[in-house]
Amino acid sequence: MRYSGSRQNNAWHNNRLTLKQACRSGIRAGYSGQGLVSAGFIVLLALFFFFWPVAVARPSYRLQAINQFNLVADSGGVRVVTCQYCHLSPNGGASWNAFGDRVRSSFKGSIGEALYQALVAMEDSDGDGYADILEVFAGTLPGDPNSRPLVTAQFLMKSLEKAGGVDIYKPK
Ligand SMILES: [Ca+2]
Repeated sequence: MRYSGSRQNNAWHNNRLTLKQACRSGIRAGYSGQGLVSAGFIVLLALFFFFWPVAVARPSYRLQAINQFNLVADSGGVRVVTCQYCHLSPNGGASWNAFGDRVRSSFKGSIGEALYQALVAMEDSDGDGYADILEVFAGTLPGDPNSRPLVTAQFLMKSLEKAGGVDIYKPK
């Protein structure tokens, strides 16, 4: 009995050891998992700060255009006016569409003034038959020939003049 009792004790002891070892290896696994999470977080943080100037600096231009052109602001996480209003890429940056190039060539330090001067020029940047200012007034894209108003340019011009003309797009 003693012997078998001792064997039982040994078995219990062995089981305990196994349990302890399992716990230790689990703890070790937990630590290495945490290490990976921390490393991943640091990499993400580094990437954020690396791309921050691209991701954050220019949206102020987009928001200025939305405000100044009386466009519809973002709603429900959907960008109603994307960077492609002026840029070719949905993420902004170089390069620009025809209207974006016009705004750039009008830029002398103030984005608000550059947007205004681009409209004062009364040019049709994308060549779709509608001056940029009429497209801004109608809510279509002045840099995309596939986006154009459904009414005539003459009708839009009369409506714009009634609304106050080009002055309604002065920098705010
Ligand atoms: Ca257009």
